Amino acid sequence: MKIRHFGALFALILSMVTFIALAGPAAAANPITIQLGPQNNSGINGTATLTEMANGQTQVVVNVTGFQAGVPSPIHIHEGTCATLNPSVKFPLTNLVNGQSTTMVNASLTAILGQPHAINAHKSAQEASVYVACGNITAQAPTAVPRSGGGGMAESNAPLAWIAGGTLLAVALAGGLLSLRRRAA
Ligand SMILES: [Cu+2]
Repeated sequence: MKIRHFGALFALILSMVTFIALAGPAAAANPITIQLGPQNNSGINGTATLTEMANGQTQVVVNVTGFQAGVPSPIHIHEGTCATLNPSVKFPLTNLVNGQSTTMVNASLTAILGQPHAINAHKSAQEASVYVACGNITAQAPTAVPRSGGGGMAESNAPLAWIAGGTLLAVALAGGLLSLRRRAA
């Protein structure tokens, strides 16, 4: 390969990497589903789905099995991870009843994902010190998010990433071609 081709090749590779970096996280950010696992031999398992809403809030839907029927159980978002949980409540969630809880949290999903957070459930109001389930709130790999259907921010953000990536690609290619012409002249 002739040395003057390297400028164009480099620009092409750089733009492709930028394109993938922009398109990936934007499509993966919303919604996310995390696993909740048992603590203290509770046998409780399930999921929490966090969806960023257009108004900067996040809807949190928890669905777990293994709770005693009809007993309301406190559940919260805390700072830290399940292994290093900050005991003070960051965002309270609606009490779990029969394993179900739906809450609108006054924080964007982006902000929640910006630092370590975890969802933990407590045995009951009377035995709140007993943790019975926990799950770390972490973003997923892009492959775990459906590309169509479902609605939400992911669909409105994805075209922006494509446009941004496409623009960068065009600029980088133009730059590469210009450098080729300069060297050829
Ligand atoms: Cu808690």
